[in-house]
Amino acid sequence: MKSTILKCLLLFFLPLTGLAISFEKIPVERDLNSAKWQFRKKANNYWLPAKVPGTVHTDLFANNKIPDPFYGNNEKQLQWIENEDWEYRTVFPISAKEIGQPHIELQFDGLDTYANVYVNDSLVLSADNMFRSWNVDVKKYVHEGKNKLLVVFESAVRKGKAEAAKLSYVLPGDEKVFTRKAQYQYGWDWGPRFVTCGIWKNVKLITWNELKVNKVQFIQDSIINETAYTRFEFNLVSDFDGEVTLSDYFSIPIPGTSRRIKCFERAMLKKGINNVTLHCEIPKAILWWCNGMGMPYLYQMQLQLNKGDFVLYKGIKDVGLRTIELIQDKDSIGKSFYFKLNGVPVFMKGANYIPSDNFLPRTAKYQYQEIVRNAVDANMNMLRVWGGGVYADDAFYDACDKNGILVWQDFMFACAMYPGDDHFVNNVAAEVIDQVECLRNHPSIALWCGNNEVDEGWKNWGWQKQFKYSEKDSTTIAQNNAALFNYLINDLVKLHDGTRPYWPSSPSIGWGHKESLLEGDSHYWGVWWGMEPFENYEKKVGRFVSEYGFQGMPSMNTMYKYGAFKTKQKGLIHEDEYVSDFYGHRIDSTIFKAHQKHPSGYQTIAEYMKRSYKVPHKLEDYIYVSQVLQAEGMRIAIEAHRRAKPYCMGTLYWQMNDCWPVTSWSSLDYYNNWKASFYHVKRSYKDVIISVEEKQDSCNIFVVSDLTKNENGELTMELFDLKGKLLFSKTTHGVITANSSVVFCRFDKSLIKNYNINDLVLKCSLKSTDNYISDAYCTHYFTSVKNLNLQKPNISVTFDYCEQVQCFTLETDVVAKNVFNFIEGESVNLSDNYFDLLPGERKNIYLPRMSGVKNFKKKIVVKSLIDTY
Ligand code: BMA
Repeated sequence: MKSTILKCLLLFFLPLTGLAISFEKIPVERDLNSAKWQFRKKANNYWLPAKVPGTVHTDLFANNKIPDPFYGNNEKQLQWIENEDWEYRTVFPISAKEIGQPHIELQFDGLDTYANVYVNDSLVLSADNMFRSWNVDVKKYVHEGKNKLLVVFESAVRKGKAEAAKLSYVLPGDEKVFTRKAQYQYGWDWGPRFVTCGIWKNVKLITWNELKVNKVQFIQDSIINETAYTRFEFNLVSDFDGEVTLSDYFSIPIPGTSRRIKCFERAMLKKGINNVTLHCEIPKAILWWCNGMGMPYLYQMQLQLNKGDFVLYKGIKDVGLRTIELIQDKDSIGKSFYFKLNGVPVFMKGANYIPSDNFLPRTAKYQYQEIVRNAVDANMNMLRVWGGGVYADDAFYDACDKNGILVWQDFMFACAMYPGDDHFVNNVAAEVIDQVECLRNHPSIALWCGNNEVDEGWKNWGWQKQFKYSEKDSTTIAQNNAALFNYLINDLVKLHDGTRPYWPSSPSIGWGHKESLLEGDSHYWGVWWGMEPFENYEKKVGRFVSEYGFQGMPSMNTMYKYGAFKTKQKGLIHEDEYVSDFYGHRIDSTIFKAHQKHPSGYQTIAEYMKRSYKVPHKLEDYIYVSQVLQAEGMRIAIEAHRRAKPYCMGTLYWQMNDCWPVTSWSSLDYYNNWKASFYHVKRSYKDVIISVEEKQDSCNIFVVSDLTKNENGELTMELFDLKGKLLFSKTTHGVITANSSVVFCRFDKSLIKNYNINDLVLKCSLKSTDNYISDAYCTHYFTSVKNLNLQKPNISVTFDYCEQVQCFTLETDVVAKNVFNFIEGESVNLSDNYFDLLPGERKNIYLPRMSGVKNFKKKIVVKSLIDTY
């Protein structure tokens, strides 16, 4: 009563004051995560406290019922969990006000996976897809006061196996392909098997009256004379027939000030589902650019929907103005494959991102932001969200939007063949719609891709023979998958987004076929899987290389954390019998093996190491060299890809990160320690690089530029012996040509005729004489690293350069190869590492800001490759 009088008074007086007033009637969302949750193994007679969002594994661990799943060999003894059913329950209150609302909904943003949900003992929902969100009206099941909520998870493994048994043939991928659940949970060649379950995203109670907005899609129609013509498409459900107004407020920055703009429109609603549009013109449009190309500018749009004086919806959307195209033009070699951002061809530099953890709810927002910050630090402009994991967290995409990291977005299917029954297909369709509608407003998303290596697997991995398919079954399987990836998902993406390209399967052609280098995207695994030499990276360059990689071991610290050592002493390795001795004395062999998921991973590392490096005897040296080896492989590949621009227009190495502590292809380990490869990637992804291509009589000195403007530059080649004596020097002036790769000058190999190549290094440095860019730099050796006559360096560490920041400076008397610095007992990523240092150079190394490291000056350790001999 009181509030009605107040409202009348305000409505009467406020127009006189010129101020507008409105009242809110927007849906109220109440989070049920923090309600007291409990869980139990189904039919157990006791309940334990649980965390929501969470997983059953992390809940069991938190209750001391199981040991840390990532520690030692615990994975093995925890496999029983996947075969059980698990129950979660809570009690939540409903107030008198809430019960009076016409709509009371329960919303699960994610249930992993087969879940029956009961409200006050009534079944309200049966969920069967981890990648969908679930919303049910529970009005008729709830009452004022305390209400019971129970979620029963059925074993996904059992369910999957039951589905598999219904088919007369076996699908590659076993039981996991029947379940719409993160496929890596079933184990991968870098990940453990933990087929978990749980309420893995938020749970909410939503009450509303009159109107609820389901989705808002932002569409950029065109940009003409700097004005962007855009619209917001609202999908909403209304309880009334009548008029509403839609509005959007945003600012446009004008130097020195900022102008507020309002877009406004009326719409007539009918009871039920409505689609309404708000058009919006943005003058002086500022475009969104990816890292390296410009600012990733975002407009903050304040949306509102009113019915008279009542606000029925309020929302803030960050939107970016940009166009993205995938260009596949026929050319003399095959077909191009590159992205145009705002009409400009962009060479994509990035990596494949896998889920940050096996137990996803424990990855915090800041960790997603950190991954993206790392990508920016390493000069990347694209990440691929790989299809065997999950559609990433909102925090990940938000960070990509803000930092200009484009996303190659796979749908979650990988390395297997999927069923084609109606239930499965309809479930996938609902998932695709959910995900596309959720992600389409992110300017960072550049491409939708149907799956990872489904096509490649079917055509090249011998499944037909392995599973002894009849012709009929083989046809059915192929048709089912074509229907899914070539038609269903393609059509749904067009319908629910329509602004981005769709690519059915990555790669489009398997690496065993020469056509894979002529068109489409390629996964080149001749190195590693094919045991081909690193040099083949230079010969096998695809049009867009979306996968290639090499393993490197994680740091000693990480190995300590997962319990690799029997004692805290250092291990020993002997070159020829590295396996047994590696495992034998101090490393626990079973644990060490358990944290390497590739069947012959350690052997493959050892084989490649033998080819190029002297194999060290001490474990910590072995780890360091394994990382340097990985880094060198990635450097060779990336430089070859970039030199081949514009033939090749993208390079995404495998893999950015880890989901647990393991030896894998990752460049950042589970604890976010940068491996040597990440430092090399960062150097190789700089806007401008120098890259040496050795030929018979000369070396081509390439300058590759991703800049959008030409610059004048001077490139100096200096030949040194490894003691540091300068033998030859030449400077060439020329143009650093924008967005291209050119041979800037040549180094004549007759100059090294009179020397022993094992004693030589060629240093190339480039300076922009226009001063726009930072300098580019590279070193080149004329033989395998193991042949080099490296000299023992005296590396000095001084501190006079730095004042405000923690930093130190290195100098050397002779050529120091792969200088590795670390702060004893600390896990900090230094600004640079594993680089070559030549006499006359001063290298400043920074600790991360606010590293929290005390007395760092006393704890710096510096070594280089010769220290492992
Ligand atoms: C790629 C990926 C993954 C795998 C990796 C390393 O092709 O798609 O399936 O983990 O190879 O083997």
